[in-house]
Amino acid sequence: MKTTTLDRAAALRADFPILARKIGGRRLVYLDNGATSQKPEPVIRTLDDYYRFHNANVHRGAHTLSEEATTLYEQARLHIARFINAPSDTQVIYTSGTTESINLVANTWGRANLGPGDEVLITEMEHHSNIVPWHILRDQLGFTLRYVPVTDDGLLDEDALDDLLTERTKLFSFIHVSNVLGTVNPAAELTARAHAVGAKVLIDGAQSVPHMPVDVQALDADFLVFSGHKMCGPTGIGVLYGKRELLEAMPPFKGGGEMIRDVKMSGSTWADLPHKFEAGTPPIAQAIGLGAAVEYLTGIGMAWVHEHEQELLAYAYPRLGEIEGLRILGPGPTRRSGLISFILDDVHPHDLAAVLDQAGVAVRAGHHCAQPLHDRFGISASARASFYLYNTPEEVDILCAALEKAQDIFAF
Ligand code: 7TS
Repeated sequence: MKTTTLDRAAALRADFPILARKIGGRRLVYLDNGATSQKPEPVIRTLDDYYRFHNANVHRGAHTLSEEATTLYEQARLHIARFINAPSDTQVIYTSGTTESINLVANTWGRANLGPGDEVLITEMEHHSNIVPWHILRDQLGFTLRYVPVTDDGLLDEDALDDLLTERTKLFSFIHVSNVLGTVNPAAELTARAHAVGAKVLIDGAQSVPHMPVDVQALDADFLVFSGHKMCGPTGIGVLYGKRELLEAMPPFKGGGEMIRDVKMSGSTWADLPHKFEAGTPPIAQAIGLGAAVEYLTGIGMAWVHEHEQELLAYAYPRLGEIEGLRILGPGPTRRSGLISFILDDVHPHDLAAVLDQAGVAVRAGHHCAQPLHDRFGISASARASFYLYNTPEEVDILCAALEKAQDIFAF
């Protein structure tokens, strides 16, 4: 690996106070970034500052604190818009996360545009948050839900798309980077193919936006969704980006304060974007915290984050592959992002994760909210190591040593 990249990652670790923690007397090796990332000082400080000095409700009072809170809240939206190259910050809707963003699209755009005879296309590698909302809606509206198959190599079966994408397809909603296989799907190409049959496209960027440059205009995405907590930001905040004409045509998701223009006893009219979709007191501190996270990541450079994770992956992939009885799920290192799910012969992933925890190594075990994908591969669970900008090759070594030790423990 390039020493410049490594030196930088090692230096960045100092920004994350939790990385100094010991787990059972051992240094923490945090490899569960797919579930949530750790938070750097600038984000923690921003939250602390907000509550100490600026806390007030937004868009309401004429007093100083309310004006300050509103400015910070709206500045964060601008930073986020720039981060994904949105044409306007009014197309950045704050939600509680990826899950809520998808539910918002399903319940507003979906209810207005889907019915019997229509088809929604998703893939076999989706997170439950991009499956279950469509199950619920299909059962209510009577459209057909179809799935793009996944090949044995863990790639989308692009040949199957010719049959699956038709003039009946109203929406193609797909995961940009798989949270289990690590597969990076060719989002711009898939979007162009969907647009060619007149379908709209929703891209689940929960595992891409935190890890690589993502440009909504280059992708030509109709909707892009992601979560703040996986990209150095707080929990409880996420984003729905949408094309203006779609967001303007969509009815509101939730009704209440903030999202209205005018309320009479006879009915209500809606506020302009983005407020139409932000009913009630929003997650103010969390949005401001996400703005700080985006500034932090921008300062580092998303191209560097991506490069660093690719180098870690190139180091880890063959090393893990050398471990006897270990099977890596998904494609080879050139088509994936910095996460590796695996199964170890005869060892349940939960038992494995518990043994790794004793070595201070945090990985996730289970179906990672992707049960249909695990069914597709004939397994019920897997273990997953997922990297971020602060991980180092030494941590990969510690993971591998802990896996080898786990194998000894379970070899009876
Ligand atoms: N989509 C993908 C691709 C995800 O990885 C996740 C969370 C979600 C949607 C849902 O995000 P949320 O912030 O709304 O919960 N994935 C994981 C994971 O892989 N392990 O824990 C959470």
